Amino acid sequence: QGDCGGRECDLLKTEIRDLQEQLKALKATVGKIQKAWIFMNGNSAGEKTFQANGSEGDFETSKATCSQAGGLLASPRNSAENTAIQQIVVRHNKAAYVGINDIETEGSFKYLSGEAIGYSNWAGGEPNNLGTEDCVEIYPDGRWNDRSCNEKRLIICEF
Ligand code: 291
Ligand code: CA
Repeated sequence: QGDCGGRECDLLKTEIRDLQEQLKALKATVGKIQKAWIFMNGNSAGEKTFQANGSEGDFETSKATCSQAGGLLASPRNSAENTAIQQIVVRHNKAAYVGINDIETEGSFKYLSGEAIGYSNWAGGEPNNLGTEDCVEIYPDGRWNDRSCNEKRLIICEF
């Protein structure tokens, strides 16, 4: 099925082989840059890479900053991702907001996508909604606290 022949076909085959080689080289280069970048100032878990540039902001600023950078406010969906984010918090010695909140419905914590969270790492006694706490910060010990969305926190994005 679909056998092709002739000079035109040979040219196409050569062209495809050439593109395949270029793609392989490109993947290797991107892989190296990713590793170097993570080594410098980031962290990774699975397919995600997490980065902080030292800037700080409240929840809305943190969200907007990551979105403007083409990323997403770090949103830990499992313990490996949580640990990767925690290590950046430790490095900067500054808690960070994660992309989780219960702004819409008190007590119903969701990702920025609106999906209900499927993983949590609350500190003892949290979430307690003290006053009104609809955002979530991650401490240097990796545990979470629901917190006012108006504090200044380290901005960590995922890409
Ligand atoms: C701070 C805020 C709250 C947090 C609370 C607990 C207090 O409020 O960070 O979001 O839930 O601390 O850590 O826990 C104990 N054991 O005191 C304190 C307000 C008075
Ligand atoms: Ca709290």
